[in-house]
Amino acid sequence: MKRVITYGTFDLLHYGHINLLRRCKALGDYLIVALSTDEFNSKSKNKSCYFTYEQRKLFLEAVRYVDLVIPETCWEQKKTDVHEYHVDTFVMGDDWTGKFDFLKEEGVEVVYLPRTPEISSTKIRKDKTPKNFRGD
Ligand code: C2G
Repeated sequence: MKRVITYGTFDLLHYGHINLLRRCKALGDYLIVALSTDEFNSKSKNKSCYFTYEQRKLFLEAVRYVDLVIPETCWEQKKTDVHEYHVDTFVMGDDWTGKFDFLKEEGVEVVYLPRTPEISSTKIRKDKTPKNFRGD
């Protein structure tokens, strides 16, 4: 069983996230998502989320590609996570290209996938109404 892991905040879950998760799962058989906690987001990522950790976890657990959601509480946990969860492949969007290559030394395949253009949680927050808003 090939085990894949990815990390992120996944606030205001959108199709860019789903595209990423789908491609992560296509690289193996079991996908673990390390979800940034509210504290990690505010203290270390300078992000304030619309949804709480528990709400963001609920969303991810409903995604067919996701097998397990674990908390991401610090930048440094990746090195131990890959051993603790017997990870074969680590995946991130290509906005992180090169940042986690050190995990190769842990015997993990490191993959950076192209981000989905034109969508982000920040954009959703800024847009007043979605493109195809019908008023429903
Ligand atoms: N993503 C994507 N396309 C988008 C938006 C996001 O492919 N349009 C990907 C990102 O590249 C990332 C994942 O979706 O791999 C989650 O994105 P964020 O929630 O923004 O996560 P981030 O803030 O990058 O946190 O330790 C790593 C960090 O926790 C990553």
